[in-house]
Amino acid sequence: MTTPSISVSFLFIYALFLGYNVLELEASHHIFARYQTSPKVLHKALVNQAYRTGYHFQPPKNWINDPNGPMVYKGIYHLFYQYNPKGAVWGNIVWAHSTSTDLVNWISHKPAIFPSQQADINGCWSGSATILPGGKPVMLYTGIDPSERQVQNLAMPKNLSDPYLTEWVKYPKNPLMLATPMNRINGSAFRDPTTAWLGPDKLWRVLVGSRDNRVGVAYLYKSKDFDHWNLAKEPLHSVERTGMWECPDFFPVNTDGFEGLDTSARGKRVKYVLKISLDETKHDYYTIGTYDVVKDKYFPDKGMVEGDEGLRYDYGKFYASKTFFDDEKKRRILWGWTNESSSVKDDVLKGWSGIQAIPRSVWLDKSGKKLLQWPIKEIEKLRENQVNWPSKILEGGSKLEVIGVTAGQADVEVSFEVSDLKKVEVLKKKHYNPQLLCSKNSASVRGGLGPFGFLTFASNCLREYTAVFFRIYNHRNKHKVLMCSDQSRSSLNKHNDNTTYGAFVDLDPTQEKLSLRSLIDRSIVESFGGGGKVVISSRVYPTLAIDNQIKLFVFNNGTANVKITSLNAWSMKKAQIN
Ligand code: DQQ
Repeated sequence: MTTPSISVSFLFIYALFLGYNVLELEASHHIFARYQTSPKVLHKALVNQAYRTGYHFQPPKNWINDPNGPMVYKGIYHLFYQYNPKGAVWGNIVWAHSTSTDLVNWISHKPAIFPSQQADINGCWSGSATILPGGKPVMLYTGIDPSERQVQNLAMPKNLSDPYLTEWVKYPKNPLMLATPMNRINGSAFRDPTTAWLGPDKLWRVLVGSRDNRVGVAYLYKSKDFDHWNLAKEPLHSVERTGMWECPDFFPVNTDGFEGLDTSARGKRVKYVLKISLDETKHDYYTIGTYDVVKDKYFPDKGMVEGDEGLRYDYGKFYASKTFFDDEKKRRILWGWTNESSSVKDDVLKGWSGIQAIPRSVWLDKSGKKLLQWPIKEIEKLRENQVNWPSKILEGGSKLEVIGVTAGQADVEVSFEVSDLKKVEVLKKKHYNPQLLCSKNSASVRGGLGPFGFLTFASNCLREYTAVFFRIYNHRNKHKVLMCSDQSRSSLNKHNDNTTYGAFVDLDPTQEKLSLRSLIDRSIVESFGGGGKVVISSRVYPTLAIDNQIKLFVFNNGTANVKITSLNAWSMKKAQIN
């Protein structure tokens, strides 16, 4: 193995010779024609595997994207995902398949759904599982037909007594839904069927994402038998100027408590969530609202913002997500694809691209105005070598190293208390874009109360680090807490996307502690602020802070002191992720 700095410059020079060959299709992903197979020479070339995750799901090699059809069947969790069997860029898409008994350790099976019919001969794109009454799972997914049209297909398990459901058969009458001149649907923007739900009239309903010019649309189809599907007169919902809606997800949430609900559940204490993956910005946003099952219309609650400025599951890298109801543990679980921030050339050289974020439990916050998210409990079984700090003051301008954990593969939680609120900086304008505020005021910019938080993936002399932190402001006589994940100093390799992410966390620092949990895993920092009110995932590729050279600090670059009320950190064992 060469030293990291040599390998990075070698990769870069080598990559210069490769060049791009990019085709744009209405497919939401670039097609890199030249990279559809991995040239043998690259397999043997320097491949820096320091960035492969220890406990975040990824296959041994190649490109992955959206999670598909997650579900639990006979006590076994199934994860399908978009996969290119031939290379580290998008293309040749099939449904890869892995199963698990704990959502942490996975075994892989052969691809479950791959092109085999006219209705999917050019690709098997995203879709969702529905568990029919009696417990039989079925999959609705998008196929690409011989004319490159996007159509909706059905597949079912061949043998229900096999809990791994390794064989899938396609419905011979596919496609079941397609764009026609009659329905005026755009056949190159018609994809990603949701989990179906059953209405009081005993009809199944499903959504398919689309656009009509730039109006984002969730078309509604109804069926009495899962076989014949009729397009409803009106879409369930649409929003102007949002562009193509990919991977819609529509599900009920309890108004009181953590418990998840089956997708067909109804009742007085039930609200609905509509999540859309915005193709134009590659962000997943959601609204909370009500669903009129008679009119078959969804109404976001007053004050909900639609489109890119709306609430997001994750303010970093997280896309094409999908939830499912875990009826074994009565919770709703969210899966999301975390793409690379490295260049395509580097992805090709390392031979893989894309991971799945740690599955998260999602439930409605007491306010009813947002969802809360938390990594599934099972992930905690990977924790070892706990480090626990008693409460201590973290002086302004200081940092403390968290010693005793494997800093590149860790789970760390800290809780801060602030008192010196006179020192907060003032925000004068009416509106602020939190992401821009974070980029302008990076971790190295001294503040009043903050920045304070973690320096993850820190190298010895701090030439590299990824800072995750809070900064408190006074905005129109109210305190505003900003959370940032700052990649400006993550890597000496300047070919990565080093966008800094940020969001405001809805909490009152005079009344509540500021908690931060980061799941650190070799090229990802997945951070949960305020107990899951804001989540930010960053992909980073340090060149100095790799393997056992990685350090972890708690820092405070404000002028005011803050109090650490508790800190717990663990090394994370390696999971069986493929
Ligand atoms: N990825 C799939 C599409 C979906 C997009 C193709 C979202 O079905 O719209 O790989 O990332």
